Amino acid sequence: MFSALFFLQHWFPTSTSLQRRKGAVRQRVIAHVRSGGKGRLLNVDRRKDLSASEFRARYLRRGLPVILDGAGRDWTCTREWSFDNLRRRFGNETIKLVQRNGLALDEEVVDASEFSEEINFSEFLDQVQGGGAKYMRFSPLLEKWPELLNDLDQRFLQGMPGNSWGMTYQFFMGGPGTLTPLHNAITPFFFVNICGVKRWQFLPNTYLAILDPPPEGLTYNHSAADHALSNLDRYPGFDCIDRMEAVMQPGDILFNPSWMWHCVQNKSPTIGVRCGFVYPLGMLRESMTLTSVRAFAGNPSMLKTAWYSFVKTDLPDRGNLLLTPKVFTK
Ligand SMILES: O=C(O)CCC(=O)C(=O)O
Repeated sequence: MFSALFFLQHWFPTSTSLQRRKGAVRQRVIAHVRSGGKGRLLNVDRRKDLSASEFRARYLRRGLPVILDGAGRDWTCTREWSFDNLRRRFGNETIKLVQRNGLALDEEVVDASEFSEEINFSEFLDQVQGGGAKYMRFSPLLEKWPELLNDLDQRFLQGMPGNSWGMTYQFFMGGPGTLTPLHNAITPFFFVNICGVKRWQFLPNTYLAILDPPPEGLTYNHSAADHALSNLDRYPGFDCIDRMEAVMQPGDILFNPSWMWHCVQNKSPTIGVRCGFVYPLGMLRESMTLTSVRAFAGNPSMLKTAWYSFVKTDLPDRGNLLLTPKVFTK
């Protein structure tokens, strides 16, 4: 019921009756979850040398996260990318940091829904290593420096799920203490942890009512519920749901399924790459509601994205529009 009302809110955003009904259903869910007592903190499976067939059967099809223990330890990126190495190669270039509402801290986004800033790469590296607060998240840096892509084992990344459909690569780099708040998205992904230590927390989408994301129809959903349980007054019941946790070391690769909520904290200066892919079965099975929102009511919807990607391709400024992440065809 909560999911259905959440879906409808995308069509009728100003309806106070929908808002009231959703609030009432949420209270019932909270009471039910609380009656089960405190939630547990469980460890995400950590598997060494997991075969592609076992990965698909146990984790991909069942929508469970897993750490592929040290699976990327021998990759060129893990052996060669260090802050000094990247400074030597790209230090003089200018990069762009983009902070999106809900995926960054409030103070990073200021008062717009998105805030971007250009900065010299060397200067950015200095502040990451010095413990500064600027965090590069979801960056298309590998489009700017495509030679870096060769340092990831793309055959492995495509071989595990068994397809290379819509694979997108996004770059992350941040200092100790930087974090990405709780969010989820339609694409499952591998996260290759190249440098530093990262702590992740995960929650299945079953608890949408507890997390109570705003119905914005973005390509992701976000919630301000704090993994450290500091705002239980706004998110009652959050302490009563089972959460999963994982700490990633350099060379570890995480698999995160479609619509699995997660938040991340860097424990030291980190470099990582997110490799998103398409897995329609998981997108539907993990949340029919959220997938329907993305397809029909999103901002932009998948239908609109497909229209501008494949049909209406003659827009004058198309190259400057971020309609959809570029797909690497390598
Ligand atoms: O590493 C991070 O800070 C966030 C990664 C993440 O949330 C993602 O790739 O979806």
